[in-house]
Amino acid sequence: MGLIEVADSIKSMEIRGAGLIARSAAEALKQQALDYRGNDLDELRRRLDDGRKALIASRPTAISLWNAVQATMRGSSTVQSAEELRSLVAANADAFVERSSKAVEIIGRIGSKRLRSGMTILTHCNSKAALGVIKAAHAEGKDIRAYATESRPWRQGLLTIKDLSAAGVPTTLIIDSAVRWIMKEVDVVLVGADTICSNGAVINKIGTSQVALAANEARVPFIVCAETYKFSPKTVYGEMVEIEERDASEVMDPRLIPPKVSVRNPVFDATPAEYIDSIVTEIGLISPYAAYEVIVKELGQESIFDIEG
Ligand code: RI2
Repeated sequence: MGLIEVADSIKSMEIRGAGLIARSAAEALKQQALDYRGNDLDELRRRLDDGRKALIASRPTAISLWNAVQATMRGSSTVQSAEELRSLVAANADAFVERSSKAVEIIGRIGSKRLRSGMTILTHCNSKAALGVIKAAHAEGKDIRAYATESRPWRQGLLTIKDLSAAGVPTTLIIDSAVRWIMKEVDVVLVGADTICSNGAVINKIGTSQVALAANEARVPFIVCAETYKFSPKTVYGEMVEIEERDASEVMDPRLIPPKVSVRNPVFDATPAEYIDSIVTEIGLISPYAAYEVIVKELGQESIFDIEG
């Protein structure tokens, strides 16, 4: 798949999940670099810059995508030849993909310590990081079960139940509006993240903040599972996270929309830090209020002041 096809597949959500789109973007930039066989450094720079912009524009909310592109291009402004740039981009992309995959495993190991036999977990949408925790606890022999929300309109919950079923975790599917009713049977909520802001707010699939409210009311801990590249340097710089609104046709057939009626399809929402018990990352379990430190330590001071694009 060429870079533009990868960007299109991210846009159309054939490639989805904040972690997967990040890894796919890094690999697409690597391929773009390797596919250019010439020696013209400026030409290769131009191609990579166009590619970088196309990938970043493919989905606006998940900072994982932007962080992946930044990590893949890191150091590229100082290289002296096309060959050097090719090798740098390829090595950066490989390092990002490896680190990202390992992070999901480590999050599984850390997060599973918060789960005990007899617990019921509720998860929303389809997060590899959150499901990794549930599957790790199950693999350790803990007797746990899960509720998975349907997650309209894309119904990623159907992917979640398949994944948990394959792992052997007893799982029940519920519709999104059943969350508050079911919460009295839930011991802990585990969700993923698309972006974590410097003030500890978590941007995740639409409906996440309602799940957090219901959990808070029922005194059920709400835990976010996220790799450190889901933290946003841009928010330190004061930028607001753009919440993607997708086509209304994902919600209902446009031909059936009655006159005077419009349909909106925002796909993410923000859960403030006060509703979040903790965030499980590959560098440990942290308070949402430690988000700023994670950004500075893991993504570097320079990532905060190098935010063009
Ligand atoms: P992992 C997804 O976004 C969901 O919001 C999910 O919670 C989040 O990415 C994190 O997923 P979408 O691509 O990276 O379905 O943990 O819009 O897999």
